[in-house]
Amino acid sequence: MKVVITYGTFDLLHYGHINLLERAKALGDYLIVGLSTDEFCLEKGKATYFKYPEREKMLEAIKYVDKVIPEHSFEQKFDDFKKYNVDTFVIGSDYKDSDKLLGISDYCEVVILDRTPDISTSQLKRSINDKNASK
Ligand code: C2G
Repeated sequence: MKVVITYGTFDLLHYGHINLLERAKALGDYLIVGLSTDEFCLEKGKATYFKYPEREKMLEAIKYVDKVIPEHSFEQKFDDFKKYNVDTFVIGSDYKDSDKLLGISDYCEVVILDRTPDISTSQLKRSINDKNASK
C-alpha cells in the first residue's frame, strides 16, 4: 500500500484544496492529511476562520482523505514519515524551493503540485469583507 501525506491549514475549504487532495490521492492508495492545529496556524501567522475540529470534520468528509492527523510544527513531518511509513510527500507549488522542505527527500519521494490559480483562502476573506463593506 502506497502511503501519501500532505499538510495544510485547509481553512475555508475550497476547490483549490480539493484539487490538491484529489491529485495527492491519485499518487498512492492511502492519503494522510496533517492538519495544522490552531496554535500552529498562529505560529504560521494564519488566524483561521474555522477551528481545528471544524476543519478536521470537513477534511474527513472528503472521499480522497483516509486519515487526518494534527500538524503541530513543520518539523514533525520527519516523525510522521517514519510512523506512517510514508512513500510520498505532496505539497502545493507555493512551497517549491522552500527551506521548509529541506531534508524531506532523504525520507520519501517529494511531489510538488501546481497550485490551482485564482483561488485562496485570503482572497475569499477579502472578497467576503468587501461585499459586506459595500452593503
Ligand atoms: N493549494 C493549492 N491551490 C490553491 C490553494 C492551496 O494547491 N489555490 C494547496 C497548497 O499549496 C497546500 C494545500 O493546498 O499544499 C493547503 O493549503 P493551505 O491550507 O494554504 O496550506 P498552508 O497553510 O500553506 O500549510 O507544513 C505545510 C503547511 O502546514 C502548509
